[in-house]
Amino acid sequence: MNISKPYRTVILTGLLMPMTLFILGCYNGVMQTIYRAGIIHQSSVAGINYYQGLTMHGVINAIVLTTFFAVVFGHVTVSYYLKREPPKLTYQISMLLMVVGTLMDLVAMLTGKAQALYTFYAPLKASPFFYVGTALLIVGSWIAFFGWIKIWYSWKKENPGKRMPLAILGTFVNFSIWLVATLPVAYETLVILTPWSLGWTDSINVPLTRMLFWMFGHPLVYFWLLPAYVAYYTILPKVAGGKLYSGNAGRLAFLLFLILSMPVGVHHQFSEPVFTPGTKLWASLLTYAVSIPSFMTAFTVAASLEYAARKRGAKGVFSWMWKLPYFEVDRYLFGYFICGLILFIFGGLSGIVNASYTLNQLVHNTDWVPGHFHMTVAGPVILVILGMSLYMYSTVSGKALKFKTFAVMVPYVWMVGIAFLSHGLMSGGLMGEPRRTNLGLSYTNPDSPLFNHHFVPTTTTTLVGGIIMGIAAILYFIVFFATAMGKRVNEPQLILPESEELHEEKDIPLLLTMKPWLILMIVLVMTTYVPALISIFKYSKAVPNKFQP
Ligand code: HAS
Ligand code: CU
Repeated sequence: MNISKPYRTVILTGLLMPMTLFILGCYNGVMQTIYRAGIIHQSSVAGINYYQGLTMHGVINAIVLTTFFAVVFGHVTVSYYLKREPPKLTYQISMLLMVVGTLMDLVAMLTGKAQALYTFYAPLKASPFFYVGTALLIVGSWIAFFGWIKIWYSWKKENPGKRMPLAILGTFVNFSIWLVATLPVAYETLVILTPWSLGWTDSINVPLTRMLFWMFGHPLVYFWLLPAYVAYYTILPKVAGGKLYSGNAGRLAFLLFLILSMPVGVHHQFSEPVFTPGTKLWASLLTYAVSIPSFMTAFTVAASLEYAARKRGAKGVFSWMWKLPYFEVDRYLFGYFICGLILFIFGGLSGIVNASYTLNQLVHNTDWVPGHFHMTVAGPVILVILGMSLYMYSTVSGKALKFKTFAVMVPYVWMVGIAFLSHGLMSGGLMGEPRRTNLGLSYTNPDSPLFNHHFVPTTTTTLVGGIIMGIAAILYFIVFFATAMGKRVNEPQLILPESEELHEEKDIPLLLTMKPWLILMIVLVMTTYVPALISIFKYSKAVPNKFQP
């Protein structure tokens, strides 16, 4: 499909800007592994201190890059399937707010005024600039969604009786979750944290800010994941040379995410003294439930891959796995997708360990947790972002992909890096290695309670992983920026690989509407958060806090 110039500019800006910042995000990630392995025994390098760097790493990689990608991939997906562009005003204002918000965050972080980490709940305090910037980034992403809703209704009018394409359902489910999930964090940042940071209020209810953050913070992880799932269901089967095994399974998976993503945030707070054991147990059970759509995805995607491999001539129960286009330059996206999936097997299983109310006591606040989330958010999420950013940049700009061999190598190198990194983090975590701690400082003081010689092999393994990931990132940046700086050789196009479905799906009315699921979502949210809020007001209150960054 042809694309107008303003729309093209917005899409390319939405890819270029966060990818440029991602350089800083990756640098600070590698620095983490260097500090923690004791290679550096100081609290700052190049004017960026440990917590400032860790905040940049989390905010840029997990909030800025992911949100921009969800919006840009949403633009391309929605426009491709509905064959029209959203209203110009919506996509332009959306991108403007996102860019301005991100720049505000960046200034706050670079000047050391935001060292509150990507979770930014009290008692850590950041500059109001940071809170307002984050709020603008979020509001910008909402406006993009409003534009898609508008063109969805016009498409529906012209196509009565046609079902919503699976990719649109996935995108709309994701942004509906996002819209609901960002309300508590908007309240937290704008009504509680900003006035507190400006000095207008001098006391703060810490457990309340933590609860509001996690009410957003858990659905946030699915907001990262669902664009990758949209790609796994609707793009990967085609790239692999096959078809999607079951579209209805995909629909059900997305709708289950709609009801179950929101009410489980308390699983980040199993150690929070304020909540009752009943609330925690309920959150634990619902968390197991939200794993089901991912298990379904594992089976549907694996069946689609098996079908593709058999079409390519594979025989045998397991040997079909070798018949997939792992290293084909023209299908470079495949490597990004499959490496993400392989990592996610382990990322998902470690999540299920976390979800256990009892096992969580062993792993909470240790390096096990970053071990888990580097196999999820830095696994399928970032790899799909990297692959699809190359694809979208080159097609929408009309420029040819450069350094194709590097483009094929990147996901495999990255996957090996994560394997080392997460193994080091998780094995250290099981021995009590604390997360978010500059362990390097303890090396100069072996009497430090943080020093433990068992951490030497684990932090070294993590370092090896960090360096391998750093190499993958450099290779990627070479490909991305060389492509972006190249000459236009094709007509700019808005296009996606589109998978057919293997079976003619029967229409199941419940899978064709979001409304009953939205109601169920609200009911489930109340079952967790009404008791949680009652506990907050019963057992905690606002207290003075003088902590300054
Ligand atoms: Fe998590 C903490 C539980 C999924 C991200 N998680 C975090 C944090 C982050 C994060 C960032 O219950 C740390 C927050 C912080 O800073 O404190 N998580 C889960 C559970 C799941 C889960 C049960 N997490 C994710 C995803 C994330 C993410 C997805 C990002 C995108 N997580 C927790 C809990 C905590 C937590 C506790 C709190 C810990 C604490 O104490 O602080 C589930 O959704 C996972 C389900 C996934 C699966 C895997 C399915 C496998 C697939 C691959 C199939 C492979 C194929 C390839 C087909 C069941 C789909 C075949 C191969 C061939 C070769 C053919
Ligand atoms: Cu969670």
